[in-house]
Amino acid sequence: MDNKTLEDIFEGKLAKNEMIEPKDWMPDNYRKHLLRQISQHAHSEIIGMLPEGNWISRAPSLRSKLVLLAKVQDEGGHGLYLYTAAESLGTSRDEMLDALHTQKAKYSSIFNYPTLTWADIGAVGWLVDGAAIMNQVMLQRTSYGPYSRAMIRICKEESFHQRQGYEVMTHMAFGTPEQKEMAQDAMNRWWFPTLMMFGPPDIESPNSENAIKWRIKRETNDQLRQRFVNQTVEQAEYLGLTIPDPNLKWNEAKKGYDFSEPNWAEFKNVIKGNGPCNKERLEARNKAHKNGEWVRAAAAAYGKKQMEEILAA
Ligand code: FAQ
Repeated sequence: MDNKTLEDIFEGKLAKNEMIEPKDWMPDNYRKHLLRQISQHAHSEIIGMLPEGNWISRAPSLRSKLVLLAKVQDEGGHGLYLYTAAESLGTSRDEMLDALHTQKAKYSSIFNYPTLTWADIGAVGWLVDGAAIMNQVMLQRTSYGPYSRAMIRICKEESFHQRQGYEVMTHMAFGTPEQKEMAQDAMNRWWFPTLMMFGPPDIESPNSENAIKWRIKRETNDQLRQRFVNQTVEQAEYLGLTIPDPNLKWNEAKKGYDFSEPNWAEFKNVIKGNGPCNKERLEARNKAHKNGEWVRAAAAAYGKKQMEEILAA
């Protein structure tokens, strides 16, 4: 088949909302776009384990420790589903990990901020997982089959994570005055970095046009950010917490809230590698990867032996 016919089949599938599968023909740029997004998404899940992992040994009760431990393990699982989806596009996991460890690949800006108190664990679950779900619900209907199927599983777990965060925030916000102060302080520090998770404004988002055209993203960065703000205001009101934005105001005409833009200079600086914790996060990942070398070698040797036994039988 010539390229024109292949392209027509590809476009036809997109138009009919059918999935593109690994063995289907796809344009090189579609493949590259997906690889970039899915691998960066996988890296975000894995690096995202670090700020929360920081609190497992200091969780205030056995119950909260168990729940946090389970959540952090879930994030590791999400990373694995996503690496597997990305591998189906023809890049090895080693190549993707190497890109992360050498700072060639990005991961979400949000994980370069520190978790200073237990209330931060609530804020991460409530706000960060809340923003992650807002973005990921649409990705369940993304055009690439393995990514879409990974997202369906991930979204189920992420909604539980968001509840976990909101529960922690509820305890803090309705607790002692000191606990409420910690909850407000966490809200103050996490609000704008959370809004940055959705990516730059649409007019400055170089990848959005193709992402929408290829049905990789179904909604734009600004649309999702707006929906997140609309949803979160009431949740903050219930907790008695103040969103740290003097310009936050209901706009009847647009049936949504007006709000201040995050500091986009800070966002650019963080994704360039200069956020408060970028160095620490990459060092931790590189160290863990190096320490795990013997596990990978042992698993590969065991796999090889199993295969030899199967072939000999
Ligand atoms: N951080 O043209 P756009 C989670 C980059 S998972 C860093 O708008 P696009 C779970 C972008 O890559 C959170 N970089 O790009 C969890 C591009 O650079 P490039 C992660 C960012 O792809 C919770 C450039 O800026 N979720 O939290 C960010 O159309 C709790 C221009 O941007 C996903 O990855 C950012 N925030 O839209 C785990 C979802 N935003 O690659 C543990 C999948 C933009 O050209 C604990 N990804 N950039 O060099 C997406 O939906 C999209 O990739 C966006 C960005 C929306 C992130």
